[in-house]
Amino acid sequence: MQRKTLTRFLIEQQQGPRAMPPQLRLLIETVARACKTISHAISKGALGDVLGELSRENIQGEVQKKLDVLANELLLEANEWGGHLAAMASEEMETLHRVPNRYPKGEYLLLFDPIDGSSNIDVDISVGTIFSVLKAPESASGRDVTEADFLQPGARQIAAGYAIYGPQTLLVLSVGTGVYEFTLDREIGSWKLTDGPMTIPEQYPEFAINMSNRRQWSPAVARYVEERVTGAAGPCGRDYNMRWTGSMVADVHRILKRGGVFLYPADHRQPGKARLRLMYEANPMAFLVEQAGGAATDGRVRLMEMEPAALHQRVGVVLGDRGEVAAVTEAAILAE
Ligand code: AHM
Ligand code: MG
Repeated sequence: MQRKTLTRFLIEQQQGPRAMPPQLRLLIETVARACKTISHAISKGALGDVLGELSRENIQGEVQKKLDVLANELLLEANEWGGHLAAMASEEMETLHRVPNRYPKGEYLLLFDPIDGSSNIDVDISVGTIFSVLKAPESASGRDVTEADFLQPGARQIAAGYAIYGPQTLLVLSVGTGVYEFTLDREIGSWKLTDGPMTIPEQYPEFAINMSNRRQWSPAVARYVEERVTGAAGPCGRDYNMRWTGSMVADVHRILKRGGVFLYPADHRQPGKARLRLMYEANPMAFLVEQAGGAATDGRVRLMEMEPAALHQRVGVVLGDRGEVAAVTEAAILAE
């Protein structure tokens, strides 16, 4: 069976009614190429000397893994010289990385989490790369972009996606015209369209939450989970299953494929009172989930409407099946 390549898909998007600009195609192809290299490095594991920690911390105070740093560098290098970007920002860098003056500049801003689910790298569980694309504001034309130019609500994302390095390496992408999945064909090194437009199946009884944080939950989240754990005998009237991989990419991918809900609610032990980061984790996933017919909130408010105050801002996350996300919001309203 002849499958469409990522390049052909993107060229069709350029010609489609939304007329995707060629620079955006270049950007996405460049990110996809970098993800291919990251996938290759990850698959070598101990043979490639890429596992383990470095003796330094990132801006979030987390010990960096070798692969966090390698993937960050690969994404920076791949995207610097193509002329499509003004600047980049990442989980692994304190502030923005402007395109150096020796290279042409474009109008896009790229944000990424180079390796999401870092704690899983050394134990061979799926990890991924998450990315989000914004446009530099018009007011930035003729001057260097600043960190403030990145602080746009998620609703202004032009594109978002993730690569998942699992049993298969996949790229899941939206340029605002639905969500599409591409599988890396390793023999010929190309991404082939394997699913899409993807829609989150509704009412699949499965939730994802780190149960060990129970004592941190709000009464609303506790009530929501309690009702699901009670199963068929409780108000939900059916039994629920639970999954938690420790890699948001893997949990979100499962939800896109078979439904359910993911919760990483506010957590007061974490800096910023939450675990996940708004700009390069929560917002790109919210964009994909909404494009697939789901919903994404912080437990109350739509994530993509939040006005970010800082590049590394953290936020509670509830996303997936619209009905389940609404049930968390309802529980929050009742708990007030
Ligand atoms: P990371 O980007 O540093 O890997 O952190 C984000 C990850 C998410 O992928 C995942 O949902 C969460 O952290 C897991 O947290 P926990 O270790 O509390 O289960
Ligand atoms: Mg992450």
